[in-house]
Amino acid sequence: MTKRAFLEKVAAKNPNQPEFLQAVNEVVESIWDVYEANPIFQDANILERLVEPERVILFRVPWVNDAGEIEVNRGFRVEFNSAIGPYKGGLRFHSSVNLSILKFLGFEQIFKNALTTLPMGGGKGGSDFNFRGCSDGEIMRFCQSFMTELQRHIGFRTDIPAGDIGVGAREIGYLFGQYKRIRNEFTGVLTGKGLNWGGSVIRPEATGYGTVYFANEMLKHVEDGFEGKRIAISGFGNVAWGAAIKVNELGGKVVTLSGPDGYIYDPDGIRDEKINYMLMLRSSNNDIVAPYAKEFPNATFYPGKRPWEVPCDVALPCATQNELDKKDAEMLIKNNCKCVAEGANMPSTSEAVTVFGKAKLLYAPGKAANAGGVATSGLEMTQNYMGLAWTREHIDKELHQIMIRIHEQCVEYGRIDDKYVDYQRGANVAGFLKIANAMVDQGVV
Ligand code: NDP
Ligand code: 2IT
Repeated sequence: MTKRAFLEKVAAKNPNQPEFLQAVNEVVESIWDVYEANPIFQDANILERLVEPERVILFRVPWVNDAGEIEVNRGFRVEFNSAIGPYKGGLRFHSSVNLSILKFLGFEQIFKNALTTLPMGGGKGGSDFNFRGCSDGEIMRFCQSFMTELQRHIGFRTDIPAGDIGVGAREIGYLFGQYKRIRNEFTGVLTGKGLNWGGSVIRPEATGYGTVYFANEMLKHVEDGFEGKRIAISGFGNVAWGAAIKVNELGGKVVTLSGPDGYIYDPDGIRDEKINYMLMLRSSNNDIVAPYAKEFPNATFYPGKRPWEVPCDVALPCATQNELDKKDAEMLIKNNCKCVAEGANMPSTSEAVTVFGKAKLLYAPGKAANAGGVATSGLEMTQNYMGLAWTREHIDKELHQIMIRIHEQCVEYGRIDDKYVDYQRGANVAGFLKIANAMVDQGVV
């Protein structure tokens, strides 16, 4: 089959799933020559099997709100691929959640988890539940109802969910409590747990830390570093927060953050108590960053705009998918941005990625640059299996080493010449080879 025929077949089989098709196209474009050069993969029909989830679970989540009314949400778990380990990946609670978004996230997770070098398959789940305006009791009842169904499909050797947008420590706590109550077992079935009940230090910071460790490797590869650089970050959630802390530690200056209402430009740098303020904004459940400019008057709030118009040396998109388009990419290049490392999953549109490629800007896709979150989840699983709790120093060192190893894999498979690495190709090919070989070994399943 030709590449075009393959992509047309996937598109015909998955109508109304634009995000999933976007993720598949990006991978297939990168790996097709490797696929064609390996008759073993073709004989085993690896690609057609890879784009089909092993299992998709879709369920009703009924719950009672504070007014005594019954609300109904939709719950999902996409168990995408278990060739190299049990399904592993986050849960997203956001009003935009649908099958296309969860399939794209699950598909990306397969490659990301393979790159971590840890034995984890790929999965993703969530619900179209929106916690804005909900009381704590409502969030708890929703989580309990969600887990009442999900628990029969997951397990610490089968499928290990974690957080993502809208699912943080609070939600993981309620989900874990309900799992334990129904199954009568205390296991590491979820990651991102509280520190005094099986959680791992550094897990909250891990995605952002890892993204900055990865970007630092990209810069080091061209004999540069974070010292004195201006960094534009989007989002103000968990990932953006961890990235902001680590950028400051490495001597960079964070000049932006953003939310659905617009972005903040702070010429003095977002550091110290301003980073804690970010956390307060996030936990207020108000979904806005505008108050930052009132609290710190040297900063300016730009309503309805994205941070990519601010001159910067490094851009770290850490909010959500497709938040950086072709125009934004052109603006970054015009302003001499050197490096884009994705803290979020698929934040750059396909057109933006093409613009980066043509300009030979250093660009790393989320599956490589944000793998530190799930890698640290993998370390949490290992601690749970062993019944141990490692120290902060130990885990930070492991995380750092893992990000260096992911960078090395990208360079191995994506090196174009002495100066330029195509990280998109490197990440996709390295991840694909590992998964495809495991699938061949395990026969037609
Ligand atoms: P959070 O819920 O903590 O934060 C997400 C941030 O993005 C929030 O500020 C959110 O605001 C904002 N956001 C959502 N939609 C938009 C939008 N359309 N425009 C602008 N901002 C928006 O989630 P995380 O920080 O955990 O996740 C951020 C990204 O990182 C996601 O792509 C996620 O998949 C990815 N990721 C997360 C990992 C983790 O361990 N948490 C690991 C690897 C990747 P709001 O929700 O109010 O709309
Ligand atoms: O996108 C991701 O990698 C995550 N949301 C983290 C998944 C995990 O299992 O820790």
